Amino acid sequence: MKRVFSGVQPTGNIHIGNYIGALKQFVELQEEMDAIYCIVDLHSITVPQDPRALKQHTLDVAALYLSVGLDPNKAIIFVQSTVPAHSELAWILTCNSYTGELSRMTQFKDKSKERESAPTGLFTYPLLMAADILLYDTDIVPVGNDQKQHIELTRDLAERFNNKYGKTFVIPEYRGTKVGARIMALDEPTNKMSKSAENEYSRISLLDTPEKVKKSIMRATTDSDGEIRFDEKNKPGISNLLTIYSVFSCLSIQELEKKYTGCGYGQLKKDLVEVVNDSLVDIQKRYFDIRESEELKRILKDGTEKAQTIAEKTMKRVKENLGFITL
Ligand code: AQP
Repeated sequence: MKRVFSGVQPTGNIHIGNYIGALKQFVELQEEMDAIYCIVDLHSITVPQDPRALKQHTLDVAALYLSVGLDPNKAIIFVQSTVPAHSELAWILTCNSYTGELSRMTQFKDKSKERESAPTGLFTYPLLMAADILLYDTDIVPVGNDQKQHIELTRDLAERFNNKYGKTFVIPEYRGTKVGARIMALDEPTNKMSKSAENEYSRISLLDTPEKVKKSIMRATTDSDGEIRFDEKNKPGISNLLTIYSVFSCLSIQELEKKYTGCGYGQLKKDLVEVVNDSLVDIQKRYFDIRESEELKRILKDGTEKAQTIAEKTMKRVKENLGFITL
């Protein structure tokens, strides 16, 4: 059976971009693969986090994993920092990487450009991500399109290591969703939807109230052309709304274009509010049942034990091949 691995940072409430680009695939893939899903708290500290909020967000993301349909009987669910091998392997990969290849990562360029001085963790973050993936002999990594370059780097690092030290790592593959691999911000549809964007109406979080969803969609930036048609280059706002609508309604974009021929943007937005709110109701109900339960911590503890067992095996192989002694 193939193995799937991925993760989400506990940096705030998960938005529909994270859901469509990543989590929805996590749920589908747990049915056909050996699945491991992580809450990547070590990644979140690449930028400063409030310790109390970090703890809350970690449990929030874990509860949302279960609420969207991840099943602890089918997938290992755990928190990254509870398995120390992630940091250990990241250092080993750091020593087998080059600053040149890390400086080419577009996410680093984007995230560091507004800062006077970029944190080192932001620069080396793709190496930790590579460690996460390689530690579990991962075949498939379902992530949003913004992470594709990091998967390519992971493949390069794994191949380089295997060539130098002998076969150690499985070479993983990126898996993107066909519709919605990059959901855009509602206020600025040329930027990706993000948890950390200042304008809260730029995103729809899975825990948003129906009123907040309505405001976010009704305020979404469109264009003055008046025609409902998918054209990402010339009509990024409408194309983004059609993508979101398609995912939540299971209607194809072509079906939606047909349905809304001759209609105004107001009608499209009004219907989309309803479709999104209907989908969020069930997720939110499950979330509030799970979030404060003891069951949640038990699932994470169990996940840590299972992940640790797999990670230890890989680290044994890595250390042996590198020439580290065991006593
Ligand atoms: N807008 C998006 N469209 C599709 N997929 C997306 N992902 C993120 N944004 C979009 C995918 O969601 C998964 C989890 O992302 P993450 O939490 O690890 O970090 P991120 O990519 O940095 O997400 P954000 O929301 O933009 O957070 P901040 O603002 O904290 O940086 C990944 O698979 C990602 O590709």
